[in-house]
Amino acid sequence: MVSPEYKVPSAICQVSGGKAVVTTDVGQNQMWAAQFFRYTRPRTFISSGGLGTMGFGLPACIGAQFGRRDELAVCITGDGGVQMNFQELVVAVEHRLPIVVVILNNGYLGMVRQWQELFYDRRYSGVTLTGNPDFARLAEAHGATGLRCAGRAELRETIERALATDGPVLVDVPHWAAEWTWLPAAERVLEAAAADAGVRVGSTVSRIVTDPWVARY
Ligand SMILES: Cc1ncc(C[n+]2csc(CCOP(=O)(O)OP(=O)(O)O)c2C)c(N)n1
Ligand SMILES: [Mg+2]
Repeated sequence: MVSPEYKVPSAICQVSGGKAVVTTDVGQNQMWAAQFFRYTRPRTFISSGGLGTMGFGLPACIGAQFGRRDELAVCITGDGGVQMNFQELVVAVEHRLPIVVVILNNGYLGMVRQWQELFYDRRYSGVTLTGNPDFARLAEAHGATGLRCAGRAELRETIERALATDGPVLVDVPHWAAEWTWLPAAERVLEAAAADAGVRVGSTVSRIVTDPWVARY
């Protein structure tokens, strides 16, 4: 079973023509953002590594946009991490910074849940985010544009809309559990992922997708 989240950074990469400064939060969103946006220029992937700090992505994106006013600045974040510094959106609104914040909204502290699944016999504890707000409406309440992607088929269109929007925009991408894909063989995984990511089979993306962690989750 392949989680569909990798499609989000892949879609952002395709729609932007690979020309964006990408910031991330910490967690699965960070892994997807690192692996499925094709970075071709130095200093365009800004992430909090090592003992990474949730809440980094949004303020980092604001900083990146201030530093490079002519570039597209995108924050790929999680439903946990974005809530740590959500109030910073006001700064982007005040300065009319055209940042794009994309939330991989999986309803979990996904990275921690993944560890509990793989290494702690699925004894889940403290990882559900059942109290999540409506992120798009929350963004609107701050004076930004809020969009919500309703399904996989609308992903590309929603990203296109977000990139065409003036001023700060936030895109809530809920986890599409019902649309997860079963793939019978590794080759099929490689083909599907490579086609989506716009890369050739055998490249880095293929190696990542065959990794047992990703393939299993
Ligand atoms: C401030 C802070 N608290 C806790 C952690 C530990 N931690 C790392 S990833 C993670 C879960 C992140 O969840 P979410 O933002 O929803 O991202 P997802 O993994 O679901 O994409 C946590 C709690 C951290 N890195 N930083
Ligand atoms: Mg999450």
